[in-house]
Amino acid sequence: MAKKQTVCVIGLGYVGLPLAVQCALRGFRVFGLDTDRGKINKIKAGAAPIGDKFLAENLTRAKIEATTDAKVIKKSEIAIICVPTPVDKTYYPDLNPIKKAAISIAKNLKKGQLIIVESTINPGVCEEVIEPIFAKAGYKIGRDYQLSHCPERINPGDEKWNVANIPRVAGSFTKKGLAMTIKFYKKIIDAEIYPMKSIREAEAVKIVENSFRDINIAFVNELAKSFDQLGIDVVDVIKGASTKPFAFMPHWPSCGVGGHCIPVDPYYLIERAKANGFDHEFLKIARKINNSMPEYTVELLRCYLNREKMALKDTAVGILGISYKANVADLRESPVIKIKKFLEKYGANIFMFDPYISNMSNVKNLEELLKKSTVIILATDHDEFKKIDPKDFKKNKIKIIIDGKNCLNKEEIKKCGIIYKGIGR
Ligand code: SAJ
Repeated sequence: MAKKQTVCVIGLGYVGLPLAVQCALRGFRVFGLDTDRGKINKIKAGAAPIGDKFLAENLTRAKIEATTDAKVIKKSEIAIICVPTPVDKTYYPDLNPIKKAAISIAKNLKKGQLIIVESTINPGVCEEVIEPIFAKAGYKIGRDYQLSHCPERINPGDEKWNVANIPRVAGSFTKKGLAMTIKFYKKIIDAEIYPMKSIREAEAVKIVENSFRDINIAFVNELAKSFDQLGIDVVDVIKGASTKPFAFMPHWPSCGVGGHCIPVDPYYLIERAKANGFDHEFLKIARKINNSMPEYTVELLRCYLNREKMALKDTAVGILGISYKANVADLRESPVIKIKKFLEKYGANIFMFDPYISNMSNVKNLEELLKKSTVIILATDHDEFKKIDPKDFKKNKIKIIIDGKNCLNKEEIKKCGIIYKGIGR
């Protein structure tokens, strides 16, 4: 029997843990390394620290040696960095988690190791931030180790696409490194592994993918604001445009763009390009538009209250949803955080309920929220909310509904005598 290759996955979050599981299922010996002891203990007990269909189905089937001890790196032929790459308050990329991971590998390097970065990084980070950490430790690419980038493409909550079937791109410093990387991913992923000509181009792919999404969402958000003035239902228009079988890709306006990727990744490119003398005006305007949507949502509510001779101050506002995305429990960059701040500024009485984030909810359940609220902002299109019978709004004497995800039945709600306003509809 050929000796099992050993993989060490560093960072066991929504990217690293499914990757570790998939490597184990495909016959690798897997060390899972994380600084969070609580997470390690949960994984050891076979309990997934995050809600994810792939993990629910596979975690207990996969043997992962979960640990906080970085010494396991030196036992691994392959070390994969899957740590977060957030932006700070000024939207500047925070590369500290990546640097810390690289330093712990440099301290525990195994000769000939293949090191792969899956975390989202901007073009140039491998050459200018990560490689120097190894050079400082006296290690040379090719001679002592290989360094590659294979950007993660995990889509939280997606029941169809997961670590086992999402195509990937990969880039490396050397031909040998690229060959080793492609060979590895072909063993664990049943999809195309597209070789990039350089590591810098591989870093650019993910940023471009997510910036593409951000600017398209900004386009429809700006349309929504314009069509609100023109009395045009932007959702109907986008559905109409979607009948064109080519050269159109629908995106949808909403109360804001949250998550760990879309509102973050464009800033990587904006900052990187600025440092190299180019100003991404278009990306910045798109970010500005998307960042304006939480306030726009609250302003819509304020305007519709004023029409009823009411004010936001002291009005009981029920916020349906806290998570940034439907049917997941994830607060990162959630628009609700800003919506809450704007409502507080106006002195509203705020009630919040999210079935996935009960610790942030200040009511026990949906019934209590509806009972206590005079007006509603729907901020997350959880399935549970889309099923609410408009009569329940009526029964609870809800006066106004701002549908921040355009997911409720506008006509049925209006038939109940409730004022309905969507984002652009
Ligand atoms: N959103 C809109 N309008 C849209 C689509 C999304 O307002 O038309 C909002 C969502 O409500 C959410 C935010 O944008 O607040 C992000 O939504 P998302 O569907 O893009 O979800 P994410 O953040 O999980 O993005 C992931 C990304 N995956 C990776 O980075 C590996 C992204 O590249 C995927 O395109 C996206 O999933 C996806 O397609 O669902």
